Amino acid sequence: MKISKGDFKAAIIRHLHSTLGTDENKANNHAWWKATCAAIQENVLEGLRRTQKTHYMNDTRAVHYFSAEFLMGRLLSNNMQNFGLYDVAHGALKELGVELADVLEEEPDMALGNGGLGRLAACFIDSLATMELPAIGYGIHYEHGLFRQEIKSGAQIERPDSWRDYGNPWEICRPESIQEVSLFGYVETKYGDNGGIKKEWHPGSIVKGVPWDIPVVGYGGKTVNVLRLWQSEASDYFNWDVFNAGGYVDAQRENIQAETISKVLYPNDETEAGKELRLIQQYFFCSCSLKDIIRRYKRAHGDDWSRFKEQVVIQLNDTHPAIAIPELMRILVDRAELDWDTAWDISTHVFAYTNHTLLPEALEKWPARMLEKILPRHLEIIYEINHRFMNEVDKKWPGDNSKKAKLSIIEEGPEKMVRMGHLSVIGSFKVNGVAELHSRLVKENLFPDFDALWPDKLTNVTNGITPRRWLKACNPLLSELVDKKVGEDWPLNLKKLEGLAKHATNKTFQKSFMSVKQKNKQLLADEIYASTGIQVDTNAIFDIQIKRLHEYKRQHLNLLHIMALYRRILENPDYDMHPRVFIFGAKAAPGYKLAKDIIFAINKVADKVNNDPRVGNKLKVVFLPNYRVSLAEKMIPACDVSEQISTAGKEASGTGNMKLALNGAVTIGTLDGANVEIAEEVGEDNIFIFGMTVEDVNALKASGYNPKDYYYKDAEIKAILDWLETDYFTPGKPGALVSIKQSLLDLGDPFFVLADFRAYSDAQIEVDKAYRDKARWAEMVIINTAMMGKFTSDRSIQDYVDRVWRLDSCAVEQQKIR
Ligand code: 8GP
Repeated sequence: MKISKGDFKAAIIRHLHSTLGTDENKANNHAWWKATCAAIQENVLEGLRRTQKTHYMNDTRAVHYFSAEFLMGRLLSNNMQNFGLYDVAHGALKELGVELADVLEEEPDMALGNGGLGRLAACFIDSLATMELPAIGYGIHYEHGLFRQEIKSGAQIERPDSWRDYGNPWEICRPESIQEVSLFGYVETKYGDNGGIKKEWHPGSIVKGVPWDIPVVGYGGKTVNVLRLWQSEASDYFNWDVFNAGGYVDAQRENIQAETISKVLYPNDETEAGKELRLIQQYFFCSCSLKDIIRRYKRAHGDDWSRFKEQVVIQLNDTHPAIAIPELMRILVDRAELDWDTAWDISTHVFAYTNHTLLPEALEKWPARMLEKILPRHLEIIYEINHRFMNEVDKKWPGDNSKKAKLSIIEEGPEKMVRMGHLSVIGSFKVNGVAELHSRLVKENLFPDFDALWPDKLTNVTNGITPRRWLKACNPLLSELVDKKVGEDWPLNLKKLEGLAKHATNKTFQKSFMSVKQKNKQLLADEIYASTGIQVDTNAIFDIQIKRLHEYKRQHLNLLHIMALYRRILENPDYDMHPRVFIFGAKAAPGYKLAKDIIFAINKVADKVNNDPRVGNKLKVVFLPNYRVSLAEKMIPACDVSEQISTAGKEASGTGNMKLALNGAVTIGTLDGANVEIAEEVGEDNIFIFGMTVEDVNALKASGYNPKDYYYKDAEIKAILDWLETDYFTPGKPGALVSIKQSLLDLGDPFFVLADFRAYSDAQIEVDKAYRDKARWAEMVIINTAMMGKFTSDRSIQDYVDRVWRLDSCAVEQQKIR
């Protein structure tokens, strides 16, 4: 069924010649990469064609995953794996004198997302295709994805990301499916002869949405779904008059404004931007996507709306696409002329909403004035939704005005605000959190009254990760070992990994497992040397914290502990510890001052520690610049200790925690997010849990937390914080690191770093002890890999199918792989 190495070689050369217009003698790695992509793309497009035809013929119900972010990373290696062509391509290129590894490095990451939320969307569409579920991802075709991070003298510098500068071999432009989107303007009320009123929105501006399709290949290569990303362009129609009137320059200005919409991804993770352009981005992609869905529905069902809610389910990835709710209502009421109740019944059976964070600064609210200016008709619709909802609240809690104020979509105050979270809950049939603990807190703290009103609406779907990318593709050595022990079908059935557990104490297996880890550590050590010039010892513990930089994730807790170790070594040259390399990867939002200060501090401490002869090899600190999906793929297989140390109650789930444990790392973590469920799976002996629980945090808060108590009581804490104030780490610049001390002492330590410090340090001592017992450590590591079955994104998707989407899979006939 599969293409031979020779034929694949011929396909690559054919594309080198006839797609790229070059030849074997001239081609550089970039050309080889493009030619290889083109050879794979032949299969991708055939799979896409078959899938779309099959879905159309079967008139399938489909899920539409609306997300402002899709953090896809690179696609070549994944697409090859999914078609089973990795080895064929490797061999074919080898015969052409080209290293596949070098070719893969040519691919820019598709970084159209910030962090967890965007990467989750990417894992989910991988699982949807793999499980042969009819699904479309909808998002924005950002010209510039998340910024590229450079480190200059220790500080983060942001540079633009240009992922499609030299063309992207995967995407297909679909001009035949362009949509138009209206903005601004005013609403006219028209009175009909029969006394009815009709609203007509006269937009002030119209932009075009051009769809780009990225095929999403399922494992096995049968179903190929699509991720449809919208690019904004000026509408020809709108500019024509200006242009004819001799306004060439004005027409160009309109162009630029329209194109700005999809220009750049907002680089904020877990903070709401509150900017006009952001709201326009959200509306732009939701409106395009809804119209696209409706066009497809009408092709099969004409103007009969009665089956719409049976055919269509839309998952809102956080509140970013919440404006889709009033947009669908507008289309149904104003355009299709359905009555309100019918439209609302359809709408509230179509949308479901996922909450990804409890952080107050991330909960989106838009000034009513801004909505009125940009989307005047939508604001009216939101008021109408709210009015009817308030009546419902009154029925449940008669006369309780404070309840109404609490539940209202509109927050009254000096500036009237529209709460997008409330709109999402009211307009959806299901709402889910992303881990057991998080979903409980959503019910108890964020939306308790909504839960009382609609007891079945709030539910949980614990996050997951795709094992195809996060083990099979990124860790070929471990995958091969696992294949031999449990068979080759674990990427489709991750519970199979449990078969490793019975070998966890087997000396030979431990040796093989740890030798894979050692090799992966060597590969990362090479990468570290290449990108930072720092030499690290692969016999040291590789301790890794990779995630966005945020106070709640507490990279500064990790840093304070590193400083404590450094200080202990200086005070006692014989301080007994196994050598350790602390490795960080993190981007800070460009406007998040303290986060950038923490990156700077990590780099300054690293400079000092790494160059202090008194430390020797005991301690190294590495900050790898430009953390991204493709770098994660290199770091994760090499990790011994996974840092998951957020303040309890703050990390909704985490997914890096799952990726690291799957690849044989032992977690040191708090009882937060999915750590709780990871601990349940691996057992308390195979994870280092420390620190305050959610209840402890609440109790401490209630009793009045004073970080200074810890500062004065714990001499080590005091010494470290005082150290930050000196110029020890920033020679000639005392006070350069003082903002961290200030946030912990003067600004009240909002994330309880000092309160958890001692417990963390003690847990690290336990980690150190455990690592020194080679057999014990190997056993822990194997159990971690073995027990991660629950965290495949296939299980998450199955949960969504069962609890939310009610979706059937649809088999697509296997193609001959060429
Ligand atoms: C993240 C959560 O912080 C993380 O715990 C979770 O694993 C991930 O979502 C996927 O569910 N949240 C976000 O990334 C987030 O809220 N970002 C939005 C502001 C962009």
